[in-house]
Amino acid sequence: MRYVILGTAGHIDHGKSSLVKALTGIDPDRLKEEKERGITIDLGFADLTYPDGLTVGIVDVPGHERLVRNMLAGAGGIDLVLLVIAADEGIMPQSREHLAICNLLKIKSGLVAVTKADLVEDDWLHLVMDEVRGFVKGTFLEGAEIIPVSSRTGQNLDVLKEKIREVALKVEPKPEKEIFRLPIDRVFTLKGFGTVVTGTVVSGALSLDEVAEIQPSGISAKIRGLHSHGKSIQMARAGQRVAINLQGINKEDLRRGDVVVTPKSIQPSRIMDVRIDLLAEVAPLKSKGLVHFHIATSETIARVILYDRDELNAGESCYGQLRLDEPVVALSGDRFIVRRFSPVVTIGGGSVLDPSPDRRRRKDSTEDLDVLESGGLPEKIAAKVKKAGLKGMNVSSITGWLKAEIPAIDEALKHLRSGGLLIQLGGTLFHRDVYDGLCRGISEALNNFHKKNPLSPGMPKEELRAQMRIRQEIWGNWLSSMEAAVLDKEVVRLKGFMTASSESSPASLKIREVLEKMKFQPPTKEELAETLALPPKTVADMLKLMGKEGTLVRINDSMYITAAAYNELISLLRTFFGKKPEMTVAEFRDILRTTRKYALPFLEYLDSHSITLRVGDVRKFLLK
Ligand SMILES: Nc1nc2c(ncn2[C@@H]2O[C@H](COP(=O)(O)OP(=O)(O)OP(=O)(O)O)[C@@H](O)[C@H]2O)c(=O)[nH]1
Ligand SMILES: [Mg+2]
Repeated sequence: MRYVILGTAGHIDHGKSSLVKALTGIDPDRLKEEKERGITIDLGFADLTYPDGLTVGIVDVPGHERLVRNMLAGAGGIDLVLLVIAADEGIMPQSREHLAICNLLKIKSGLVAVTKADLVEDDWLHLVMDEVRGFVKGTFLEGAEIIPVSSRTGQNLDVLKEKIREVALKVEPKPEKEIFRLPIDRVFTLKGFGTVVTGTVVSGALSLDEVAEIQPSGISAKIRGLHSHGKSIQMARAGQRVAINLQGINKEDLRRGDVVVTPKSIQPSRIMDVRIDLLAEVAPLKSKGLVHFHIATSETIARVILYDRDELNAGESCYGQLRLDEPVVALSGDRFIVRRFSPVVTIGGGSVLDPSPDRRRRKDSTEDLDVLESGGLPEKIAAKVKKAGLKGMNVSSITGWLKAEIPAIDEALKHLRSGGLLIQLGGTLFHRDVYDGLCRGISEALNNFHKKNPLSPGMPKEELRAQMRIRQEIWGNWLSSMEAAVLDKEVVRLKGFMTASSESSPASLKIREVLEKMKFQPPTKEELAETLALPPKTVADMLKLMGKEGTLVRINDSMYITAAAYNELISLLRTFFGKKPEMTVAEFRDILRTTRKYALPFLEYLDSHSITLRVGDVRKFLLK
């Protein structure tokens, strides 16, 4: 099965709808007002099926100059254009505007039907066909078949049908392996079914009973029914025109321009970096000016910021940023159309380069946009991840950021990771330059810390994180990925860093000397610093370190005794409790030959370490 979408294009009354009806038997003008006024107002739909399994879905557009916005909603999804030019009138303003739009959208193939051939003489017909040949020169329709037809007499309809088949078979199929996107072109309610939306599946596939999400609103709903060209189907595939019956959603919550997507696959955007191309023969576009912005079936107003100039002239092209009134679904690589704010005429179009750009001043370099525009897939991904800096980029968000097949993206990522250009920590990707830069910063911070705190085992993990401004969620992964740093419990140190040992330090010798001498009347750390004429921080760090090494026992924050004194204390207690079951504070003070001032903190220590137990005014011994 092959699915191809054909769209009509051309000036009002040139016979587009009549031709669709003559080719398919389906009248695309479905509205009462259309039938009454004899013009197309909104998009109409029909289909042409061929015996070999080719289905050409047809989108018929209005030609009226005031209805170009409806034409644009249809043009976004088409693969091939049937440009209709009436033999009696020849090329008219919307013949030009529609062709320009299709050209800007980079539609690749099509045909020209010169309609109402029955109304003109042969000579005239040939003149018109020559005129058309010149008219399409330099566009994608250069070299396309130009077929004179009449919907009234049926002249050449079979030829046209066959030519459509030939061109359709050469159309590159819409990508089924990209994420699912169906820009909505119609919303209505069907009695007994509820809300139905229709559109062309521009990529991916989605099955019945799956959950779909509507963007930019973010509403989700189960798919209750799927139809294509009047037949019930199990799966909607790229290239098909589909009607989706959505469960539990009100018609009012949906509108043309919304996009049905796979849940959580895409973030809508309001700001985008783009390439803008201006048509020839239009007035200049000023930076900061407003335009009407059309992408897929959606339409909003945008402010254009031109990056390297104040004004873009006819026929020129440049990079810029669009700031939209309302969010839209856009991926890097999508095409769009812009129309002048007033009077409303098509002035240009372009391609989305980054649908989620960072802030950029007009003077900043746009080198990244060169890569996003013309780089290979891996280069584009690497450039975007680099721009994301320390925020990094979620692996799963890449498929919803740029237009590419999912397996190709996976392949590119594999390549980028194995080549070392991207580092993946948990689900987040970082560019090598960003990663290395921060690792260097971390090493420097640790180096400084060690220099200032030679006795500390390392820098508290949180303190380092705050200094480096890294997100909590990735910090653990970041540290464990680093060669140069070691995470040890809650502190981080440089690999190879050894805490200075107390034995080698003259300060420690002096401290030990004093504490040995004073035994059960130990000076506080402040007193120690004063007696030894050492900086208080050095004494504090040293006491901590010696405590950790086991040379000293920490009684409380400012009081330490030597390990030998501690052992003596325990053995004194054993002897005492060998004779008596209980001990008063005074008795304790006496066996240590000290004063209450020291006895009390010792007892607190013993109680808190369950060596003694306080019962009223006395202590019991808990050690065996
Ligand atoms: N003689 C003759 N008249 C035609 C032919 N095709 C269309 N017409 C007439 O031209 C008029 C316009 O035809 P439509 O098919 O509605 O034109 P359209 O291009 O769809 O117009 P819009 O959708 O409003 O842009 C109608 O009155 C048709 O009957 C043809 O091949 N020969
Ligand atoms: Mg029509």
